[in-house]
Amino acid sequence: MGKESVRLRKLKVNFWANIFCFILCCVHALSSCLSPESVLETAHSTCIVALVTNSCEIDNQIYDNSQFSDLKQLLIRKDLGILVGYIDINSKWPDGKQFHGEGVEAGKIVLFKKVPKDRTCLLPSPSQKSLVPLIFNGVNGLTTLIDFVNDGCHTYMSPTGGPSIEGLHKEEIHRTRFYVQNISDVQSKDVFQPVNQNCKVIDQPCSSDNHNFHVHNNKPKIPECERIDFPSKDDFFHNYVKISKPVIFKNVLRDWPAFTKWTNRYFRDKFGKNDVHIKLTPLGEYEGVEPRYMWENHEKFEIPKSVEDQLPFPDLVVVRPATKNMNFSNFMDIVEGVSNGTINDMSAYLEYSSIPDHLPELEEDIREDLLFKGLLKRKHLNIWLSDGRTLGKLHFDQFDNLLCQISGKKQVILFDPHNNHQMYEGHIPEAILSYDQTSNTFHRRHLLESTSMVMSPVDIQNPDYSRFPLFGETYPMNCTIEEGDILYMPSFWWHEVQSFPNKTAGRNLAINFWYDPFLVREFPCPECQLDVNPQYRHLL
Ligand SMILES: *[C@@H]1O[C@H](CO)[C@@H](O)[C@H](O)[C@H]1NC(C)=O
Ligand SMILES: *[C@@H]1O[C@H](CO)[C@@H](O)[C@H](O)[C@H]1NC(C)=O
Ligand SMILES: *[C@@H]1O[C@H](CO)[C@@H](O)[C@H](O)[C@H]1NC(C)=O
Ligand SMILES: *[C@@H]1O[C@H](CO)[C@@H](O)[C@H](O)[C@H]1NC(C)=O
Ligand SMILES: CC(=O)N[C@H]1CO[C@H](CO)[C@@H](O)[C@@H]1O
Repeated sequence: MGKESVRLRKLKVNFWANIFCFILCCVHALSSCLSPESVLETAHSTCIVALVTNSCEIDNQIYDNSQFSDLKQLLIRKDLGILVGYIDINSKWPDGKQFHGEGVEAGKIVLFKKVPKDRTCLLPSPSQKSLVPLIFNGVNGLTTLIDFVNDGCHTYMSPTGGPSIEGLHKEEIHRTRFYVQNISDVQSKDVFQPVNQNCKVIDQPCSSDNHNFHVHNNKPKIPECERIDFPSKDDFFHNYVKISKPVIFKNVLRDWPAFTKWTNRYFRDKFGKNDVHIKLTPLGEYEGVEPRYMWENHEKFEIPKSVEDQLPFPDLVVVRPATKNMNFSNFMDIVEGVSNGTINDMSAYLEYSSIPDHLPELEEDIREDLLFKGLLKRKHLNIWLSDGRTLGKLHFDQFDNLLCQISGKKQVILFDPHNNHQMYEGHIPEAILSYDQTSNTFHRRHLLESTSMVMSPVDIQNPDYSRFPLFGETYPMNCTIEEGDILYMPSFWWHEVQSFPNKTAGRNLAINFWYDPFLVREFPCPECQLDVNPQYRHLL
């Protein structure tokens, strides 16, 4: 879903090569005195805690305080990867700003947070010329200082040196995390078979029934995800959110006003005039990956060499659907026209469209108050409406998700977020379809100067095991939701979503909540592992 949410900045920003190479040691008298240059350099890999001194030339003991020495002992002993040192009150950043922060005097403790790698831009970015430190203003005593360091450096230490209670919980979370391979030995190579047709290439369905996997009859069954009655908030948090385990809550939406009120007629009457942003594709496939050579002018389209070198598959593109603004009534005409067979060869999707922004009146009909109130912070509430034959290709989202199925069903094939090199995670260049209304045709014209950071190049419906052999080793899971069900999908789980219509209603309708995730990681980065989101420390 929300594949657009992490679009790359335009590639054509000015090039700026980082030609400086800093020498880390310094000639100051004080052994662990940090220069601004060394701080800029090391902040990419570690968090830094420092005591501000009057001068690095004189004996540091003058400004040492016992709080800081105790911390220093602890950090050196524990080797948590935090750099401790001193900074000279007179030194300046290369951009001329004060090194120690505005209004700070000698004797103060400051902290420089680790600067995460910029994974959104593949062009060399201008190097940073200064950092803003956090300043410790706490009272005396090691405990408050440790809280300050834990907050700023995302560590979990106690004043005695061991892990804090939260740290112990966090370790337990890492130990007990859910893996599909712990419940199943069915691998992707056992169930996803290549189809030897070029059907996708010419926008033709692969068979009369292209909406099902080519899973052979005698193949093992993909394990299904757990289906339970709606749990308590505690149960949900401890047995699912904390260990990153998908689960379906059976039949919980029937009491929501949305479930009965939101008919096509109601949408037309209430929102007919409202403008909506619609995605269009020829076959109902959304965000698949295909060869770049299929696009017009691909020979002329140049990617800067420095960018191309970082693309794992420069010959592939993610196909974004064509877009069109129309009123809701026009959109319903297409949905109904496709369903009753009067419109062929196209699919229209109101995809992850924000309810608060575009259809705010609908919020009244949604019983969010019944859903684990106060646990996770809501980021987005979206509506998903189509004729019901859409396929959202393999990707992940950086949010915890509650997907609420109102009409029709969705088969969600999931892969856990642990071995992402097996999913070939990386930047994939984008291209966007164009739709010509007069001829009712789609064109592959626009290659884009941006990349997707959340798509897998693997087509699970027709896997190319010669190119993506590791995918065969993954363990799929099948979470299929019916009308009234909610799927909890934890952040960073890969998923491909095949929708099916409710045949009577001729549509598929869902809403979903995206929450700030409990578990986070950097991406694209196959080797980066999930960790507790610092924003949810209080839940540990
Ligand atoms: C929707 O737009 C079409 C023109 O594109 C117009 O004919 C129609 O009256 C509009 N419907 C509503 C309900 O505004
Ligand atoms: C199909 O649906 C469209 C849009 O609602 C409607 O205008 C048309 O009359 C329907 N046709 C049939 C054959 O049901
Ligand atoms: C997934 O589960 C649903 C519901 O049990 C089932 O109908 C469907 O065939 C399964 N899909 C696959 C690919 O195994
Ligand atoms: C399909 O939708 C209708 C309402 O339009 C509902 O009565 C029916 O139960 C739904 N069918 C299924 C299989 O859920
Ligand atoms: C409880 C358990 O068996 N956990 C295992 C699940 O699978 C992962 C990956 O193989 C192991 O690391 C866990 O120990």
